[in-house]
Amino acid sequence: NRIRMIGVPLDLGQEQRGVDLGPGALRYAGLSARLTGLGYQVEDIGNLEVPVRDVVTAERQQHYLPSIGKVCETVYQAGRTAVAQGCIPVFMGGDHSLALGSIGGVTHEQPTAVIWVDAHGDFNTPETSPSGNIHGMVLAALLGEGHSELVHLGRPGPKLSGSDVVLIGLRELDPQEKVRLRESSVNVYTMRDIDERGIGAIAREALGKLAHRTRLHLSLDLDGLDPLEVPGVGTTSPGGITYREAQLLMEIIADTKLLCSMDIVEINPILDHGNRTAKIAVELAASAFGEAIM
Ligand code: DIR
Ligand code: MN
Ligand code: MN
Ligand code: MN
Repeated sequence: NRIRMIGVPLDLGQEQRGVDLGPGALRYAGLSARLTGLGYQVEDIGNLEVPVRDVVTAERQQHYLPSIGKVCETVYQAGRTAVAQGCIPVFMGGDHSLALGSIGGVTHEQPTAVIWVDAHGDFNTPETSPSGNIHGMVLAALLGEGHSELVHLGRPGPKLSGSDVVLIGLRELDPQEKVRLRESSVNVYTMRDIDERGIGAIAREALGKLAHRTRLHLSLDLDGLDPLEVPGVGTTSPGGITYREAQLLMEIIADTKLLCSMDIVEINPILDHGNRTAKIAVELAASAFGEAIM
């Protein structure tokens, strides 16, 4: 069993500086050693090339769409190649816009279901987005809506259908984004669902909704967790998933043995305290890939 770590120091999909340092933060927190300890053969291929924001200032009005597109093309190819070679790619962000490439690439040969942990829906289009930030449009683009450069990235057309996706941890949607999500076929579990029914029940039901697929991708936006425990993210949203709840979700995902690829995104070490967020992300990744307490 081989895991390939792929760093994507992309910070162009949002406004906060520092999320480009995420891959280093995950390495310093010991991701490679933890996964090796679980019996995987782990290979870190370093960071993909990403333009520095200060160098592409001319793209600012376009919210860096051209550069994000180019980076995601390379992410796509890296994901596609890893899967073709029988590896499990772990994409270390960077902001969530990298998921256009990662999910595009891992679905190149075979359809893959997606568990998307996030405080946000990432379901805006350029028309509905109040911020214009690309990281808030990723899931919509993967489903075929939004900037055509993003929709047709890697290969023409949508990369997922709504029924292949479960969103978990939502608590902050833009008004038009909310309408779009309600009218879509994406499966959604908000914080209210988790509060009322418990994360264990939600996790099992979510996996049941994805049972038509035999491959699973986990897209873990760390802002899905509560900022009291995970402060090192760019767009904090109070009232999130606790560390314990996230652990149980990861352990239930691990039980399926279907996890084939993962994104770890939105870690911002500049806003963090002592790399706490990356350390928690490493704990969660280890659990998702099979670490158990006993
Ligand atoms: C907001 C924030 N909905 C936007 N999105 C974030 O800019 O579209 N996603 N922070 O992770
Ligand atoms: Mn996100
Ligand atoms: Mn988010
Ligand atoms: Mn663990």
